[in-house]
Parts: sequence; structure tokens; C-alpha cells
Amino acid sequence: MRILHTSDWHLGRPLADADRTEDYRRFLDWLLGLMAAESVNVLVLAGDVFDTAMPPVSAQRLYFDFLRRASELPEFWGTIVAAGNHDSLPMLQATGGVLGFVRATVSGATAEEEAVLVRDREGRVRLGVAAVPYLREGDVRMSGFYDDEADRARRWGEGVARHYREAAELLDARLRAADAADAPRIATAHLFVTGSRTSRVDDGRSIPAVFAGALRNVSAEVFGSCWDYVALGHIHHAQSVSGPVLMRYPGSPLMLSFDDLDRRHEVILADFPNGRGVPQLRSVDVPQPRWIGRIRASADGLEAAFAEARRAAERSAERFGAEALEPIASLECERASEAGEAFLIRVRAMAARYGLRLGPVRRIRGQREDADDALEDDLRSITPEEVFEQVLEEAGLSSEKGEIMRALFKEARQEAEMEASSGN
Ligand SMILES: [Mn+2]
Repeated sequence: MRILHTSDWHLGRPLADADRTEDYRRFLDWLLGLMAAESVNVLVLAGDVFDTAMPPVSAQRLYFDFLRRASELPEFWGTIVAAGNHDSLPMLQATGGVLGFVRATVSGATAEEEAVLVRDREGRVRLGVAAVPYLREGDVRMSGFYDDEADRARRWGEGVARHYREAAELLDARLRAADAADAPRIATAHLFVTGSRTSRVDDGRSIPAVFAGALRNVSAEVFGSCWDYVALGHIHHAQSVSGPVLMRYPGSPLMLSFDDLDRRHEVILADFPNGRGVPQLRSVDVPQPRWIGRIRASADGLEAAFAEARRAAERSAERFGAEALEPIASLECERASEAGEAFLIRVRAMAARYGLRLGPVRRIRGQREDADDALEDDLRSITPEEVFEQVLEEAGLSSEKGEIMRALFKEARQEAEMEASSGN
């Protein structure tokens, strides 16, 4: 039995105001090709199918067409969809009954709605999935009183652990009732998991997974050890998390921001032996349908750099056998002497001549950058992270303290984004 695990599609999300419908169309065509070539039986979508609660019609159309085409693959048994924090669970569930006709199941947030049995084409139960969506505090039973935020975080972890324990028990009961106690059991989770270390990120370098102690993070232990695999979602960069069971983040299949450059974007193939057991995992890099990059050039070198970006975009489109999509770049320009607004107008016009779309633009003036120059820069071209970095530098903190502040800032941003429903 072969499962394909993916997450964080964020269908409908633009980048630098560019519509990405065609990017997603190319990705989904590629994914269907992979599923056919690899004889995938089950697709697990671990949250954030859509970028917004009420996605554009073009995004919904991609999703429904994809589910139908997947269901037509001869060896395909079904799609399991768990909602992420960007998805509206009621919106996904509104079509839930109809989706049965294309072998797709949308789970809910109670154990009854999470425990899904997957049947093969002969109707035999072959897999049990606890398809747990993104959990909010209201979805998890927690005792009401907290001493402080650390206590609240601890109780959150306990509540999540209880949630997974209950889902596991019900799934076990259903599998036994279906005479399929030996079927593999997997769970989905759309959240930040604090592992000890990520084991394979960015060409073997090992970096801490997520800052420990953040409010909404849970330890890898919360899932318990009763799963054969935990399919994670929420983090957009592919990475493993070590814990009592095998678990992995595939990351978003497409680059969704300029932070994603140099990161891995994968889908995961999990091969299960007959019956229960640890699956064999294979990560497949997702070919990016659009060139997205970072350009750093001097004012004199802009033309050459834009021309090179254009050529890179043409080359990367070749594997799709289709026209190149408008490349998008962030720009850091050194030694630009003219005033901010004039510079931005000139540089964007120049980029447009090369069919290149510019995201954030920053001017760097080497050592002579001073406060007045910084103020000249167009505010639209400055990210909150850059402002925070500047504040950190001025505060003159030790690098250790700086790291802690960065983590706290990141956490605060994540919390804010969760509230605004526009983060991971
Ligand atoms: Mn998410």
C-alpha cells in the first residue's frame, strides 16, 4: 500500500500580487502524473488546502477537478482531507457528501468525524486514518484555570495528547469492528511540533525545528506511540521531526514567499508493508513551475541581472514543456544614489522590460547607510522582519539574546497571523 502525503497547498494565494492559478494547475498535473506513475493508493492532505476561508472560484475549481481526476486513477482508493487553520472547516464539509462520489473524505474535529477507514476497490478496509484538523482551544478539552502562560501551554499539550488518544481509541475500535485490526494507522496533525532536532533540512545541515516553549507548539510525544506514521502540516519547509513515531512535514509544494528560497518543497511517498509497521518513506522534490528568486546587484549591474533572471526562468519552464510564467524576484540593489521613489519607479520599469515582476525592493548603500537614507526607502519594500532586525541591531544585544528575541518575535507574528488567518 502506498500513501502520498502532502500539505499546505494554499490554493488561491498570490505572490507579489501575481495570480498563481497557472502555477497550481501545473503542480496538480505533475502530482497526478506522479500518483499514476507510482500507483498511489491513498492521498493524505494534512491541512491548508486553500489559502482563505472563502477561496476564489478558480482555486475551488482546481481542487474539485483534481479530486475527480485522482479518483479516476485505476489503483486509487481515496483522498483524506483534514482542514488547516487557513481552511474553513464548514466550507470544506459543505461539499463533503458529494465528495464521496470522487472517493474523498473531509474529516471534522471530533473523534467520530476524525476516525476514517479507507477501503480498497474491493471494499476491504486497508487503512485507518485519524484525520485531525487544525485544533483550536475550543476543540480540545482543557481545564479552565492557568497559573501563567507556561501552565496554559502545558495544559494545551495535555489536551492535544488526550484528543489524539481518544481518536486512536475510536479508530482502533472501528478497525476491529471492520475485521481490520492489522491495518496501518496514521494520524494527521496541522500544528507546530517541537522535535529535538530536524534530521534532514537544507542539504543535511541540522537546525532546531521550532523554538521550544512557544505557546501553541506541542512536543512530538503528544501523539503517543500507537501510530505507524504521523502526517504533519503547517510548516512550509519540508523537514523531519524526531519523536516516538515516524513523522514528517512535506512543506508547501510551491514556494509561497521569498523566505522559501533555498528551502525544500516535497511530497512524501510512504510504502507500508502488509499489515502494520513503519513505512518506507521517499521524499519527492516538487518542481517549481515558476522561477522565484533573489537578485542582488549594483545599480550598474541591474540590466544584466534582470536578463539573467529571465533566462533562468525560461530554462526552468523547459521541464514543463510550457511557456515560462512571469518570473518574480526580490531585489537588493547596492549603490543606488537617486531618491527612493524615483529609483523604485525606474527599477520596476526596467524589470518590466525583461518580463520580470519585482517583489520587495531594498536599496543598500554599503557602509555609508545612515538613518536619513533608510527613511527614504519606500515603506512598502520593507518587511516587518527587516524592521525588527534593525531594532535588534540598535539594541546591541548579544547574539544569544538576539536569537531568543527573534524566536519571540516570530512567535508573536505567528500568533497575530493565526488570528488574522493568514500565516502558515
Ligand atoms: Mn497552516
